[in-house]
Amino acid sequence: MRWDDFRSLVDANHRFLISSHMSLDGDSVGSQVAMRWYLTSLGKDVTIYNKDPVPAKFAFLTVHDTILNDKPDSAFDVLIVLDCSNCSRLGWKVEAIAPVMVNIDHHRDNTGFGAVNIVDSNAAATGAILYRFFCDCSIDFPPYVAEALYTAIMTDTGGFRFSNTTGAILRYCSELVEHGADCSSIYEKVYASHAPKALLLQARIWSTLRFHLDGKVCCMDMPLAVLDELEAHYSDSEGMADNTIIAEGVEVGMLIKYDEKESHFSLRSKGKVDVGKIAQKIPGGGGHFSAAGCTISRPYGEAFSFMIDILRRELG
Ligand SMILES: [Mn+2]
Repeated sequence: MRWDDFRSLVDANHRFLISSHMSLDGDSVGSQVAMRWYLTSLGKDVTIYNKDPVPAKFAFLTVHDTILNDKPDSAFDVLIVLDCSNCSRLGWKVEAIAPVMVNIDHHRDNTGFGAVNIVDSNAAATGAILYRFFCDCSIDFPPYVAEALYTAIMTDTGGFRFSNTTGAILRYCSELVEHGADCSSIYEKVYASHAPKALLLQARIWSTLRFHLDGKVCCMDMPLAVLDELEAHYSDSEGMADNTIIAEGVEVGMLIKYDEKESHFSLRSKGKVDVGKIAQKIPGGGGHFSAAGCTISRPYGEAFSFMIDILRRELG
């Protein structure tokens, strides 16, 4: 932990840029909101820039227009990258935007790309790392930051269902609730506010459900062409990968999003198979033990056979 280095860096500088990975999730948005509050509370000049827009269901966390999707022209003193295992996951080129980079993350394949690296692969969420930092330094924060951190932890634990849901994590969340996070309203905004078009897309994805390798592998598909047809967004499929491991007897699930050229695999494990290691076999792939992703630059049929062969070996 290099929090002392981080705090010296914050003290010595003024203009901060915060960013996170492509396809923003609850942890990346929540962590950025919390970090923005922290730096602003110290009188710093803070900009958040992400390649991708904030998904509608997380928009309640942000102050309107504070998260940019156009790369700022201005120069910064420090770039803080949150919840991102390597720079290519940002989806934009960091060169020359700031002389110093800080890397705060919990992905175990984090490459340690920052001048200051605060990486804890045992943490359930980047939001949990930030919450611990606030607690350790007795930093009191407003309810909207509690809400952001609670959302970060809730989403990265799959709504407190994944094996990273420890007693400590539940304790953090109970404290965040005491700080003003409202469980039921956050649940409703994140998990029960689907756009009708999103549900139609999900119904289409469900219709592709099938099992392989004696029922140990469950698959669903999303051909990208269906997005135009249904006027749905890529992000409307978020969460569907988790449904690939809810069947009895399934060990590994995968949601495959594909076009003519490439196939993206969202992999999920029930706990026996390390899908993060499987994803790492593919260049650019990676993730956690029970949730990971990779893109194979081949058409669907070839990419699928390649992945099934890997799983056949893994599952014996
Ligand atoms: Mn995360």
